[in-house]
Amino acid sequence: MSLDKVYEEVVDRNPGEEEFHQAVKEVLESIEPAMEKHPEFADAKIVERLVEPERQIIFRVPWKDDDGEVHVNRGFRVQFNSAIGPYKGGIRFHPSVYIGIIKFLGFEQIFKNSLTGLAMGGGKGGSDFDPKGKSDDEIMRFCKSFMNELYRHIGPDTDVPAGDIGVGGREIGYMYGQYKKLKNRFEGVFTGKSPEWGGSLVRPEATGYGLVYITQEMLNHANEDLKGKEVLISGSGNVAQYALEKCNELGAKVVTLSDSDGVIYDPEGIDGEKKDYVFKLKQERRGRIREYAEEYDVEYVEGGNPWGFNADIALPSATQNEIEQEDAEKLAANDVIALGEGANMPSTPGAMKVYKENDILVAPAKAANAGGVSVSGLEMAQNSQRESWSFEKVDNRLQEIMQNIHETCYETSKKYGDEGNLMLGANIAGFVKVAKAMLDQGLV
Ligand code: NDP
Ligand code: 2IT
Repeated sequence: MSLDKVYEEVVDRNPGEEEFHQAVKEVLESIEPAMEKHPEFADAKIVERLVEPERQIIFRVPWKDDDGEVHVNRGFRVQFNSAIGPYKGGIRFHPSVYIGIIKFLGFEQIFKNSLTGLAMGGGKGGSDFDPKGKSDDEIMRFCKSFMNELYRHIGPDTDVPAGDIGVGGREIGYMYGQYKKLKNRFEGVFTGKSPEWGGSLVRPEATGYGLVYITQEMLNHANEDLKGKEVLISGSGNVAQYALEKCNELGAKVVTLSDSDGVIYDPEGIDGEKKDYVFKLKQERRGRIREYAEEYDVEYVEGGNPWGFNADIALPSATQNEIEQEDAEKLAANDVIALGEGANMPSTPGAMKVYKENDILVAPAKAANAGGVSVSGLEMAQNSQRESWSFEKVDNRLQEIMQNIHETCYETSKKYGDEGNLMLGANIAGFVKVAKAMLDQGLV
């Protein structure tokens, strides 16, 4: 079957799952040259098999709010592909979650995890639960109810969840506690745990740091440097915060942060005490980014995003499709030279066309945000050995992994005739490894 035909079937068989269609299309459009080099993939219907998850679990999550009212949410875990390792991927709590979001994320995770060089398959989970405005007790009750079903489907050698939007250390603690209670086993079934009970140092920082490491690598390759550059960051959650911290450390100036309500613009740079304020605001008080503008008397645009502000580099770190074609046109008009995708699938196809036309350097999500899952892989290794590595050791491994990912993407793009197209390189390199593993393991 041609790749176009595979895509049509995916659309027909998965109606209404637009984000999943988009993620599949992007990969299928990249892998044509690899399919030509490996006719055995088509014979074994590797692509037709890849786009169908190995297993999808959808379940009821009932919980009680602080007033005693009962609510019912929907829980998901999509175990997409285990050809190169146990299913691995985060859990997202956000009201927009439905099966199409979880499948797009799980599909992307297969190739991202393959690129890390570690033995991890692809999976993703979540719920349409909205954690915003909930009390700590409500969050705990929800997480425990969610785990009352999920626990039977996961395990340290089967499927190892982690965080994503709306799921951080607090939620992982509650879910892990319930898993332990139900299974009576203290084991490495989650990553992103607290270091006191099996977590890895650098896991909270890993996605944001990794994003900046690979962006720096890409810039160096083009005889540029992050130092002295102005940076637009979107979001103000886990990825955005640690991307900000590492940009500051490497001498760049970050001028925006955002949340789903709006964007702040601080032309002096969000550093020093102002960075500490953001960390406290978001990690402890769970407040809105608007409060930064009130505290430091800078511009706040309600409902706005960072893409129209002047800068050299953009690091989208909030959510899917947050850069549309017209946003990308603004980036190009402001002479942005490089973009690193911290979020999963932050650019629409229209935006990607604009990057290409304007020769903007792009570190694609599957490569650029792989630092998080890479340190998750290192957390799994530490758990297996019952060891805890130092911050420096994990950070060094992370830097090494991000450099390797960049090199793999770059060399693959060269090999397949489009040197420097890191998206093509990421998709092909991620795909070929998984395809070969599937071939080796026969029809399963
Ligand atoms: P957080 O929940 O910590 O932060 C998410 C941030 O993005 C918040 O500022 C949130 O604003 C904003 N945001 C979320 N949804 C929307 C939306 N629909 N419109 C506008 N703003 C939105 O999540 P993370 O930082 O962990 O995740 C951010 C992105 O990075 C996601 O795409 C995730 O999949 C990806 N990622 C995360 C990894 C990780 O290790 N955590 C690893 C790899 C990728 P608000 O508070 O108003 O909702
Ligand atoms: O999208 C992602 O890679 C994550 N949310 C992290 C996954 C993980 O297992 O650490």
